[in-house]
Amino acid sequence: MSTTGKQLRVGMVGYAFMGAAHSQAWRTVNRVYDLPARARMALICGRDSGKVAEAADRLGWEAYTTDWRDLIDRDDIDVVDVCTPGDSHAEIALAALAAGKHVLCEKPLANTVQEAREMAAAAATAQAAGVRSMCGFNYRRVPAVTMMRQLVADGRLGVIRHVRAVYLQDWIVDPQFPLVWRLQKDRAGSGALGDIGAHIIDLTQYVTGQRITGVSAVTETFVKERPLPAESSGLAASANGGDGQVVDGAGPATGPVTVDDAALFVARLDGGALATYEASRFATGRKNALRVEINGSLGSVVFDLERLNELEFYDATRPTAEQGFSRILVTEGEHPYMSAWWPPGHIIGYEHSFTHQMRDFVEAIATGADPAPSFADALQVQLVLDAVARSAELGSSWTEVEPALAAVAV
Ligand code: SOE
Repeated sequence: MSTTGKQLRVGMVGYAFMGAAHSQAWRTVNRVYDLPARARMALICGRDSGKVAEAADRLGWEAYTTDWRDLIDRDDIDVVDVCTPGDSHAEIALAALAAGKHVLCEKPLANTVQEAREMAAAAATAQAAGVRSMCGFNYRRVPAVTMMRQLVADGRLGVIRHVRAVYLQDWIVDPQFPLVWRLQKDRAGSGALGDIGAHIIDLTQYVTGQRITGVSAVTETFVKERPLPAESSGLAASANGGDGQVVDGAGPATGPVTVDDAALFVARLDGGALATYEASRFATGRKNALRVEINGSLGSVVFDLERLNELEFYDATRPTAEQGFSRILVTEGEHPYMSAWWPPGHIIGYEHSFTHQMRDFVEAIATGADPAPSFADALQVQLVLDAVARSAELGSSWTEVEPALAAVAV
């Protein structure tokens, strides 16, 4: 399909890590794929005019604004890309959908189930008017992950018995790391659970085609107080009980961490599989370590984000003498998404998953298809997040281990 000359004028809200990743994808997608409509980086929005002006120039946006409502009110914007902290996802996405804009919203969809329900309902209403919406679970669009799903769908693993997923980081192991927005419940909704746990919840449901029906969880906040970031002296009031000024001699202002540092849970999936999930920001040495293993009656498959161009595949139907995990290099033209890039063996990276995301979103809008994951899919993830948080809070399935009467060597 050649580009028809039709264009989609994109307005993006936010310019931090995800804003940069999305910008790279918007800059690239037209050059890599022959799309039915051309994505135009029309407008970027951020609260600080100096910083957003610099971001517009650095990231390649035609113009900038400091008011997201201005972006949504403009009739020369077709798509709104929400790359802000979770506490503004609902307000921005709901306004954009009501204004007839297609919406791509970063994960997790919202900070609460209530917000997610409102967003999913608004997306369904807007869909009837031809407005498309999608949630940015980008790891679905790593070619190896899409191939993992295909192996399961083709029955190559047989009946799925186990799902084993971890997402491990260590960027806040230092207790002096400041109290950034990701560590504040009112901004982020939750901690490791919603930020990285949401990814492995979505990814495992996508790959297996099964949904999580029940969980039993524990969460922990290892470091409960952290230094306030330099620019948020306003928090000093609550931290120091003062009038907004840090009290002399009170030492560095600190504030409470109000989210989980780690979340671990077991789950049942509706196809009968048993699953374990671990999301932690205290896995010292693990920088962005997402790994999923699926065990079935006919085989197993393993995806490791640190080796995202590969899959490990165990085919239990092979002759016993030939059994073993094989390493599939997912770079052939026939592999998902790979025909657009380089010859076999020339690997791609983390950022390419965002380009694939934008390609699928633009094609869905241009062809009138419904992109996935939808806001309804993302609501289901939000419901799992909420169930994990409630299970951890209730501790209902927790059974204490009776201490041994006599000291024993362990
Ligand atoms: C957390 O640090 C984070 O940026 C997540 O928010 C992203 O979704 C993930 O892709 C990388 O890590």
